[in-house]
This record gives sequence, structure tokens and C-alpha cells, in this order.
Amino acid sequence: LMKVLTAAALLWLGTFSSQPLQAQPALLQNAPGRSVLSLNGSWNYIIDPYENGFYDYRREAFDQSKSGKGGYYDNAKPSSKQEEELIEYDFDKSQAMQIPGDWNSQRPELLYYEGTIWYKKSFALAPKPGKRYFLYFGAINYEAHIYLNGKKLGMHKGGFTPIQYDITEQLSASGDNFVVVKADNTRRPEEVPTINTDWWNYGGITRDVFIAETPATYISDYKVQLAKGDANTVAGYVQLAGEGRANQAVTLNIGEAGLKQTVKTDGEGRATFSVPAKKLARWSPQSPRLYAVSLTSSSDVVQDRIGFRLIETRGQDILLNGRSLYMRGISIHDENPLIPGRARGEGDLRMLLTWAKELGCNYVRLAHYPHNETMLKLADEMGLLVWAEVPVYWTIAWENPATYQNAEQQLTDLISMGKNRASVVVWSVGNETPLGEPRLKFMSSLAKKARALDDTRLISAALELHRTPDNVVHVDDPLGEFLDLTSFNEYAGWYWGGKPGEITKYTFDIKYNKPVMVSEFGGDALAGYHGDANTRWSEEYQEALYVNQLKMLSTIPGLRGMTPWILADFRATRRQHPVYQNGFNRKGLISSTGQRKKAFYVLQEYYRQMAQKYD
Ligand code: GCB
Repeated sequence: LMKVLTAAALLWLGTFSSQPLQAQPALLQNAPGRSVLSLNGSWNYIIDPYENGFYDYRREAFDQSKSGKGGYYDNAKPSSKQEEELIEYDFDKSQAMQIPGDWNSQRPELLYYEGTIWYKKSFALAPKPGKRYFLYFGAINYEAHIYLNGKKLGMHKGGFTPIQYDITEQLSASGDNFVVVKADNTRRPEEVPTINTDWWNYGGITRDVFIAETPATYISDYKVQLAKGDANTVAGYVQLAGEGRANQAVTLNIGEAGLKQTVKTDGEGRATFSVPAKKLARWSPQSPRLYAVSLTSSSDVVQDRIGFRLIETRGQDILLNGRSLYMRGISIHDENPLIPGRARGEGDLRMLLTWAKELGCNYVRLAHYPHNETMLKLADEMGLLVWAEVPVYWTIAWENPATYQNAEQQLTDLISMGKNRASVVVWSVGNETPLGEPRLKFMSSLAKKARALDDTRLISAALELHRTPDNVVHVDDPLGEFLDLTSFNEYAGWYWGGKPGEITKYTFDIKYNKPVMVSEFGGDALAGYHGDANTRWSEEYQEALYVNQLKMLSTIPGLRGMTPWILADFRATRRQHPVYQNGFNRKGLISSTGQRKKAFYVLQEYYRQMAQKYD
């Protein structure tokens, strides 16, 4: 053990390894775009706070035992000799809940539950010869152990990224199959996120579940985007997997633009494209043009809808397709406040983005963790730029190598999922992380990793600031060197700085000559509660706060956008005031019943003016 620790410690002291210790296999690109068998719907579940279905009475894990049997994943049934067998669970006689969907919002007794729940779904699928099958979960929070027909497929950590297994060999020939998931949302200090967050720890299978079918030799991955800094070229690659992957012709076809190129894969099944892009209209929020794109090999074909745009910075400007841009944003959680609970599908997600459009946004910050793949596709379609983030939030276990590997894996999976989306322009490596050497090493390594994985987008993080008695706000976090935008969260008029009317006395001293993107500001208001501009929790207070924030921030010369906190009220366990909060963070511009608060209209008017000035 000592040796192992020493090796890990050395690795840590040296540069971070870019090879995760236990990488999940590369995700099938655009899995939802394949021919799929949906496993959404009703799943039986067992609440198991003692993890009785996972450990025996000596606390040994059943799935580590010799037989590998004994856990709930067996989905055991008494045979005809019923009297001889003791089985103390029965999925089919247990209650059911809807998947996708967090458990907290489906049963009152599960609202605060943190621990293990087992899920079971039976399905019919007889594998066809010459096909491969991938079991796909959009997200399970947080630690998931996944079993098919009683055999373990694997364990996955991270509540917001897709999970996927090739199950071709595990499917039963008869076509009768069952999948069992142990989902455990226990918070732990060394995980990502850590134990402390300002959002609800929704547990369970929160996103779509399906089985994607591909041919034996299949297109496992591709990227089709404009080349870095080159508006005239579509650059990208295609990756084939399976036995016949080498020396295969693959054709990229963008029929509507008359673009076509055939390339040949190398010994590893990889080929790169470079296609003149002159005929392609540019994607932008004003004109979110998407093209039907297909990739065809001798055995496989994938279809996608892809937009083409260039995002760059020059000095303090953000250039979209070469034109200076003001990013009229809003922060969003992956939560439908009307449930309230995790967004459960396209309808919920479309509602959130439609609200952002009503506010006048051309940009959304999908805080504080990867959002649904569907959300990114909707943003493409609806013309909203996206800031996408990993849950490196507040005080992470900076010195733990496994924590870093986990964060890097989540970042890798996020980038894999979003890399073909024109809407996504910013990868954020974290939020409000405290200054210090181990943290700087952790965060700068993540920033470098993001850039290595995708050099065509901007890298950022939501930083903190500090103040001096002369009412100067300083932004000089050394992490800023590694980032393309200077982004910070700033709560003048709420957590510091006095009443809303007093905050215009602050000025900003920003160290970096980069575009400034204010990643958060805001204050709570209970919709329908009225007072004057100095009455905390009132709509008038929040309204005055927005008026004065916009005045104050307008003095920053490099200001190129903002994502105020937040579109809608959201559940947050830390928010305890029995009258004004009641388990909700009330910084929403829209309430948990869908009501627009007064500040909504302040920001809407400001965005109308910014659109006039810049668009
Ligand atoms: C922040 C955090 C955000 C919180 C917000 C608040 O700075 O980034 O997650 O919800 O403040 O309301 O305090």
C-alpha cells in the first residue's frame, strides 16, 4: 500500500497525469442520435439506507465475493421450492417511479433522502447478429453501480455526465433482460462536487436511459467544427471502432452546402477532414443556422445537425464570427422550479430557454455542472450561446489525486458531449474556488486540459474578488492568467457593500487585459412580497439591486457580458429562512410558481439596449 501511495503522491507532486487512472471508455458520440430503445418510464425501486442489497452482514460487498451473487442486482425470485429459499426483497412487488426523474421530487418521504436507492427495469431485446448495443444513462447522481442480467457492468462517479457500457455480450439470447442500478447520492468531502453546495442534492437516474444500436464496425466519435481561428475551413475527425476500422473510407457530407469529402481511416480507425467552409452560413444567436451533416462508412452512418461559428477574443473584445459581441446572459440550474425538481426532459428544458429568450438573452450559463445533452442541442437550435461548467465548486479536496482525476474525467466527458455544438463557446473549470497553491495547480491543470481537448473554444472559471477600504474591488486571482475571460461572482448589495443604493461607490481594478464576463450577481426576493428598495427579500430591493448593479458594472471598460444569478428560484438545502426562503434560493428573476419579479423587467430593458448597441 505504501508503494502505491508513494507513486500516487509522486504523480501528484509532478505534473498531473493527463491519463485518468480509471478512465471510462470514450463516449459514443451522439448516442441519442442512434437507433435507440428507450428505457425511460416506470422503474421499480427499493430504498436501501443500510445498503443491505450491496453488503452482507459482515459488510463485505456481494459483488466482490467469489460467486459475485447475493446482492439485489440478482433480481432473485423464489423458485417453485419456495419454502427452501429466503429472499427478502422483490423488485416487481416494490413501488415504481418515473425515469428520468430525481427521487426527491417524486415521493415526499424522499425529499431529503441521501443514500442508496436500487432501481430495476426489465426489457425485451434480442440481440441481432452483427450489431453492437450500448446501454446509456444521461446521468445518475452520484455513485452508480450498474448491473445487467445480474452481472456488473461497472461503477461510475459524477452526477451529471453520461454513462455508457457496451452490453453486446451481456444481452440474453432469449431477449429477456433486466438492468439494476444502485444509485447513491451520499455527499463525501473528496468527491466532485464536495459536501457543500448551494443546490439540492437530487438523487437517482435523472436523465434519459436507452440502448443505442450500432453495426459491428461503427463510427464511435467525430468532431465537425470550424478550424481554430480559421473561418474558411471545416476541420475535424472521425473515429471508427470495431474490427474493420482500419483503411475504411468515410464520407463527410453537408448536402445543403454542397460540401463532401471522403477520407480514409488509418490503422487505428481515425481520419481527419479539412473542407473549405466558404459556402456555409455562420451560426449566431440572430441566425442559428444548423446544417444536416452526415458521416458514412461502408457499414455505418450517423446524422447530426451542426452549426459553424468562430469564437475568439482580441484584447477585451469577444469576437463571434469576427464581430464584437455583448453576451446578454443568465445563469440557469438544471431544475424546473415548477415541479420543483431536476428538469425531466425536452419540454422542461425548452421552457427554461424560452424564459431566457423572453429576458432578451443571447447567452446562458449552465451552472454549476454539465447539463443535459438535449439542452445543448436546444441552445444550438434556439440561438443561445452557452457557458458549460464542471462541479469544481467551493472547497474541493485540492490535494487528493483521485479528486483531480475525477474532475478531469467529468471535464473530458463534458467536452466530448458538447464539442459539436456551435452554441457552446465557454468551458468553465469551476466556481468560487479559494486562493492557494494546491488549488491553483488543480485549477490551472484543468484549464490546460480543457484547452488540450478543445482549442476552438474559450476557457474560463468563475473567480472571486477582494475589496480594499477605498471601495475598490480587485480581481487579480492568479488563475486568471490561464483563462480567456475574466469572470467573477460579485454580490454587492447582498452579501456585502450595503444597501442597493450604496453600491455605485465601488470601482473595479481588474488585472487582466481580457474580456470581462460577470458570472454572477444578484439578491433574493420572494415573489409577491413588497416593500421599499431597502427592504430585504422584497421585489423592490431586488429591483433596486439590479438597477444599481448595472450602473456599477457599466463603469468596467472591458465588460462584454454577464450571467446574473439566476433565471429562476431553485431548491437549496442551505436556505433556511422559514418565511422568505423555505428551502429555496430566491435569487431567481422568475419565482418557483413562474411569476416574473420586478427585477426581471430591469434586466430585460438593459438587454434591449445592449442588443440595440451591439447586434
Ligand atoms: C454563489 C454561487 C451560487 C450560489 C449563489 C448564492 O456565488 O456560485 O452557486 O447559489 O452564490 O445565491 O449565494
